[in-house]
Amino acid sequence: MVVLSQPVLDNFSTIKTCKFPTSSFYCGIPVIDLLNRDAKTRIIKACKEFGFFKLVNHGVPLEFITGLEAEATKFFNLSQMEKEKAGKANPFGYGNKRIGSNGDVGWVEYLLLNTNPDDIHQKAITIPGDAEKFWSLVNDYVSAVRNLACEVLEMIADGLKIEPRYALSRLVRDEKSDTFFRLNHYPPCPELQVLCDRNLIGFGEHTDPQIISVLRSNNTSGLQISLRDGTWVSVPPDQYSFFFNVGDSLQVMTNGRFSSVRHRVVADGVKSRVSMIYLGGPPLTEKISPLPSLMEQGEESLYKEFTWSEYKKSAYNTRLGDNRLAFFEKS
Ligand code: GA4
Repeated sequence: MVVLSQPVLDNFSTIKTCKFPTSSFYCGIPVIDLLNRDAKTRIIKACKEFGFFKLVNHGVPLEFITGLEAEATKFFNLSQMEKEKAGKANPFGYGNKRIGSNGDVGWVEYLLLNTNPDDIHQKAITIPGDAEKFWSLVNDYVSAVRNLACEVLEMIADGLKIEPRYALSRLVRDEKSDTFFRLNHYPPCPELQVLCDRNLIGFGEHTDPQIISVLRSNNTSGLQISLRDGTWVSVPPDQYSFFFNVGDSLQVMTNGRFSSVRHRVVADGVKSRVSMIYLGGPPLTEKISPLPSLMEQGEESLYKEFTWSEYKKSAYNTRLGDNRLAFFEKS
């Protein structure tokens, strides 16, 4: 970690990277058109090769997206005191710079929410201003993205010849599904101008523990993914599309045919980045193991048996960048 002379940036990590990501955007990100008849095959290929893809022609109404982005921006523009009224992100609420509870920090503030509106912790969150409007936009957005995630999970099941077709989608559709929703704001960091060839970490590298994550951001860059050879590449932002990440649980359920993607976000010196992430997880009691219909004769699971609740508990005791699945791999 490099500690900078600017006191404001003390304790934050930087990475050596290109200061002008637009000139180094990676053009190999798989783009899947949901309306294309080869979409299913392409999704499988992208999940195997990258654990990541961009989805276009997704059918989620633009007004759901722009409406929620406007509300999120309104929230993040409030004074620090007002934002803190939402309550600490423990487990759900507002967080600033601290990520998780094991000492990770990033140049980010966020609202971490549960997608179940009846969750008691969720009910304790107070959104200043027009809270009813805020929650109604969150619910519309989350329902639309959940449907999209289920459609993609069913295409994955089909493509991998998993039976029944809803073996994966039922987990995020279940009313007890442990699915999170996260609104992130990466404020511009003017102090960055003085760091000639370094970038500030907004959200450190990690894989998502869940099954599948669906990310949408405004037009500010920052998201980077690690390719299979370990090279980090910058993802060109696209406010009209969704980016799908394979999570650790899907890696296990496919017995390693897919692997979860390591990703991170770097802060910008001038522009603010707002992202919304749907983190589709199974019910707490669900067993996470390779799906029987996918296994070839004689194929053994690469992982020990565990439930989502056990994995989650273990994950929440790790640091962001740790390889959380390593504890569950058979030796
Ligand atoms: C990464 C994916 C999701 O954003 C998240 C994160 C969670 C948190 O921010 O509280 C974790 C992180 C994430 C994995 C390891 C633990 C837990 C921070 C952290 C250090 C909400 C999630 O489910 O796992």
